[in-house]
Amino acid sequence: MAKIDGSVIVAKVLKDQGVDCVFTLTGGHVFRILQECQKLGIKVVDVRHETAAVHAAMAYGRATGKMGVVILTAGPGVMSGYTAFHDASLGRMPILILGGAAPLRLRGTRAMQEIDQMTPMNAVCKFAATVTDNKLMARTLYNAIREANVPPRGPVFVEIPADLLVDDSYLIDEKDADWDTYAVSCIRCGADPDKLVAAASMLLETENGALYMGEQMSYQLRDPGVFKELAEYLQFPIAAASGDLGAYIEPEHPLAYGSLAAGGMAEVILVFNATDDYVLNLNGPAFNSDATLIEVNEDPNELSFGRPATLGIVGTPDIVARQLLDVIKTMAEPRNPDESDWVEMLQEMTPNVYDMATAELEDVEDDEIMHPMVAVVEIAEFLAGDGADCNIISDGGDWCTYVGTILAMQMRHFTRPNRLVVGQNKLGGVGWGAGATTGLALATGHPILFSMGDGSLCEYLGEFFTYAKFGLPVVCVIGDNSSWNMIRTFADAKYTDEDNLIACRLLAADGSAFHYEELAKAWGGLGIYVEKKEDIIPALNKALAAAKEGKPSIVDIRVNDNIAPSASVGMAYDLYGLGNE
Ligand SMILES: Cc1ncc(C[n+]2csc(CCOP(=O)(O)OP(=O)(O)O)c2C)c(N)n1
Ligand SMILES: [Mg+2]
Repeated sequence: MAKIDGSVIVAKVLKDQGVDCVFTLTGGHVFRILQECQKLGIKVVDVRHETAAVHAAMAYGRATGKMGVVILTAGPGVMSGYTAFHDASLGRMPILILGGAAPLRLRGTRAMQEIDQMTPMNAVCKFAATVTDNKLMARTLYNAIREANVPPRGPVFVEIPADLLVDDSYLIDEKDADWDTYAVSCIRCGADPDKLVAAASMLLETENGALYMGEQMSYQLRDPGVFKELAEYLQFPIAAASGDLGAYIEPEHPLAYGSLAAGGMAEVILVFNATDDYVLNLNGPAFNSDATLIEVNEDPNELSFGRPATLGIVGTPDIVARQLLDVIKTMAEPRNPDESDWVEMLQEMTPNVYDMATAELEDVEDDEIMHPMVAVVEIAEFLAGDGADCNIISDGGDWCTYVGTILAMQMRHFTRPNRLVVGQNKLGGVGWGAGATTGLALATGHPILFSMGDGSLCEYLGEFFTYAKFGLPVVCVIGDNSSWNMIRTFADAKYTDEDNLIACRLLAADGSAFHYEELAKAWGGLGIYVEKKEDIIPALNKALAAAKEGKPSIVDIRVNDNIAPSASVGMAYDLYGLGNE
């Protein structure tokens, strides 16, 4: 009988659970796991910072609908990922964190990288366990995987002391590894029939309704077409989180095109698998406060969390949508698309919404340092044309709010899910996009337009070397205002007589600007500096061509720092309790 170590068991369980990619920054405590993963054909992606590994696993998981896996070495390795574990927790993302740990035989001796990992990990993970015997390795992993995948989904931690992986005295017979699958990898259930009838009645009471698809939709989704069927039957537009619209409906469909303003005016809103928080904000202007609110969620704790739901239904969204449609069909005929004043009105409004968002551009002088919105409108044009194949990760401060606002208006170009990912970072930390870019590029195979503020770029600059190592097609576009500008925007909103640029300026000691595009030389990529509007699209095209040859590129666009985007000012008002602008 073959003797095996713990790493063989880990790799086999991962393979059994359909894991095809793990994210890591290696270390002496964990490299054995990577070796065994590779032998089983699991792709090992090594990044330059542990936080980026977690963000990569989150993006990979969200885009593929799978659990993400990270393997981090003991002590500093696990702790360097800690910020991102909270991101995964707030975002309800299933992430299995495998952490190295000091050998059992040295516990309590101040061994290398020996720290208490369990106390901090218990604070953020749904499940945290130390394996002390290779006979329990498989079972513990399956238990962790079950916990990660059961709603509310979230990060789980399994700590593996090094001796289980590398010390011959811990080898076990293969037959003793307890291979039985304990994991429940899929939990799908339908709704209470009485609630379905009640919901159907509410939905049929008005023609002015809207459907909203939350960020938790991609996990365990088997029947994505049902939402469009439901929307068409009721003639209610569909809106989706973070550019996922293309997963449910073609963006040129009348019920997608008109969805942007629907929630704010609808009389009934049906929300699927949404996690209410400051990002979604069911109490905000995007959701009419007088509307009948029907929430469908796999997690009962989410119902009425931030806003009382008129009706809450527990169940798997696509199953519940199918049940609901069946009930509605027994109660009413399908609505006629040619007779819906509601959809017609929403469609007419859509171009106005874009005009309203870009209204400030009318007063912009050509000779000034470029207004950030001018640059973002050019980028949006690129993404609708030559850059149509790109997915987009949007990070940074003020620059990110401009990119988010303008691209939200361009939703009709979002022909597939994951086109624009802004919402993955629930914790609100800048720099998350660097790791997410790796995960999204690997999961989708599409080039990534990675949009960044100049400040945030530097937080995880090392990840460009990950892109270059794996030949990932990444175009990084920087809105370069030489400043951590959003914080200055926040300060300006209240403290008019103070030095609001303190600790915000990002210039060299002699006052000169940094040229981030020069960095691309280090990995053989293309770097382009842009000051004029007409140079943006040509630069992006060149950078995209280089990126597609595996040379990640940087386009550094100089933009004006003296402009405060209204979305950032609104956030400042919220933070300082200043009420509505
Ligand atoms: C990890 C982390 N550190 C600090 C912050 C505070 N913060 C929010 S926005 C921002 C400025 C971002 O600057 P930049 O990326 O250059 O974008 P800009 O606002 O200048 O457009 C900072 C520092 C944060 N959100 N996350
Ligand atoms: Mg900046």
